[in-house]
Amino acid sequence: MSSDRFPDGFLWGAATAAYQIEGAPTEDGKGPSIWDTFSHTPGKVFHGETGDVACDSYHRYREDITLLKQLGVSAYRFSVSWPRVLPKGRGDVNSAGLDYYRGLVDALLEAGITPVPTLYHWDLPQVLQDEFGGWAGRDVAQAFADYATVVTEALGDRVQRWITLNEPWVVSNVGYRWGRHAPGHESAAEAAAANHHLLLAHGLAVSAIRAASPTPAEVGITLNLGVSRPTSPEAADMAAELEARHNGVYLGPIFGGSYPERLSQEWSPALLPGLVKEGDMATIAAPVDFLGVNFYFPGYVGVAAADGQPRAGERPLEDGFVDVRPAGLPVTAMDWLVEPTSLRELLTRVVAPVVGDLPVYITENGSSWYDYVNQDGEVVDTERQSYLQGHLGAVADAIADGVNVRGYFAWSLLDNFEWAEGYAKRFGLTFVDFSTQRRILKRSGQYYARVTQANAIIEA
Ligand code: PNW
Repeated sequence: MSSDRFPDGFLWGAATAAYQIEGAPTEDGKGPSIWDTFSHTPGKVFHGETGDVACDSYHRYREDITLLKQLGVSAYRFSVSWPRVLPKGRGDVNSAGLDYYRGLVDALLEAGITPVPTLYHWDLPQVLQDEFGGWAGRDVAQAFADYATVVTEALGDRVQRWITLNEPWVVSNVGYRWGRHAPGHESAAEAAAANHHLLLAHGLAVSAIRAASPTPAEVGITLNLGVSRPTSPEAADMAAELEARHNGVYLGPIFGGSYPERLSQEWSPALLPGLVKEGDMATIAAPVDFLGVNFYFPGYVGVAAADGQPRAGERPLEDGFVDVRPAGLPVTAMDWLVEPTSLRELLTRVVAPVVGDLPVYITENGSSWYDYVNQDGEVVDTERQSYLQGHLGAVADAIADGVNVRGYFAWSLLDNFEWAEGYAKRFGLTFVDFSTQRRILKRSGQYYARVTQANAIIEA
């Protein structure tokens, strides 16, 4: 048995998001979000599935906290549904919606678990989509800051650590550029605008949260950062462009006050006339207390074959480049590569040079497999255990490299509504039988419990 200890005080957690687990889309005055609309639009989600019930966590959160206890985690990252709190996006506060989160936070604290809410995990109030064009409209940024104030005023006496946004890259690109997520638009200009307004919303919210919090609050943002590895020297420039789109667009403004220069026209908010207004970059660069990093898989980029035909495992990118799947690396049910060393590379090569000594939390990391309950009533998810062990090793290596990683949140506490993929692809440490809502801790959950208990990596 090898063991690899984590620093004392290392924060072990698990993560979820409101639309993926809560259900209860109209209960207690909740307004519709763009994900309610999108999932109910035929053809948008696998099998026409929706988050109408999901894990029913709106009613079962106490049971979910029992699961957190079984995992032995000391923190829970969940998200607050904006239209539950403000059904019209702005104005009248729905106190019943806030009561749900008050109840959740109180129950967590009673269980000795630190609540770490994310204020935006993709469920924009539908009215703000209709009125402003969603994140493509500038006014949504101020609306978000006002919403952040409302939530901080309600929960700030018991919440000390806040995450503004989850993965603005996915919101702007998957939602506005490629249309595979809500609101389902396909516009490069809207995507660039959304990107800038998300960053602006983050910056405004950082000050709003600090101003509204009765205790000194720690505020950060969660980014899904990536490494892009060229498979030949000719692909190096493209790999750098991909990293600029993924990382630089966010790290540049937040930690340096400017967008990266190397970005191509249709990816750079700075090149869209009239988008970036005076003072915006300073607002976006408001100092944060930590950075949240979500990581799942690395990217490899190569040059397409001369005849333009994709070779095995390749997918076309743009301008004669291809996304490559190197032989020998496992892929998950999402078709995502598994390669733990890329997480260490991300933290040491990409993150640390930009954030320096700032605390970093891995706010999501995990893998999806087609899990099932066997005849003994168990879920034997060996692949997820080895994914976990490998990636925890990468985090430990990055810490040894000197990166200030302070905690790790497994994605996810529960199998849940995986956006456009519906329910087939499972990410949970807990299996959810969606017909009965029965929860079963998977082998990976039992493994994670041993890790959190030992504060060390254990053989899976
Ligand atoms: C994240 N990509 O989404 C989200 O924060 C979670 O809500 C989600 O369930 C989880 O990862 C698993 O998918 C991502 O295409 C979606 O690179 C897409 C990508 C990355 C993250």
